[in-house]
Amino acid sequence: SYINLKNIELRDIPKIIAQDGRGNLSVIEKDLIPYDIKRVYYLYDVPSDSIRGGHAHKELQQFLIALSGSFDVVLDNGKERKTFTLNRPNKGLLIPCGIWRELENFSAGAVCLSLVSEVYDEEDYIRDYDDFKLYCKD
Ligand code: T46
Repeated sequence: SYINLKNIELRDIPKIIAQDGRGNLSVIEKDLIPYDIKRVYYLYDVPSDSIRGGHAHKELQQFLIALSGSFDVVLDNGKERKTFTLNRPNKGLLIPCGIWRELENFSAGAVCLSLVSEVYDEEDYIRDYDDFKLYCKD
């Protein structure tokens, strides 16, 4: 069955603005993310013409944040696509399992932080789009 992309939205990450002008602090506590974080990785020094992702996950969920700079995340449920621009460190995108994702249009200096529900396991990846389409139909 197809995951409804309408239910996927950018989420606010609480921001604490120092009243004395020392800058901002954002904090992610356990209630913001519906799983225990088992892994953290980050993408950086990504050329602007690169496309990252290009796969789906069977079980893995993740929360993406543009810690610096900006990039686009294209989500695909096997039937339709929706693009999110991540360009603020206090916004995050929760990607459920069973969604194809592509990350593109990285700005200079962009850093994509990923908070992940699973340890790395290549078996969890669907890297072929036709396989993904079949997987969605099941
Ligand atoms: C995702 C997007 C946003 C590891 O050894 N450990 C890891 O934790 C990860 C994430 C990757 N790798 C290896 C596997 C590949 O040989 O690093 C190489 C690059 O990985 P990949 O081509 O999957 O990178 P991206 O940026 O296309 O995808 C990654 C994540 O794999 C994926 O889950 O959603 O970032």
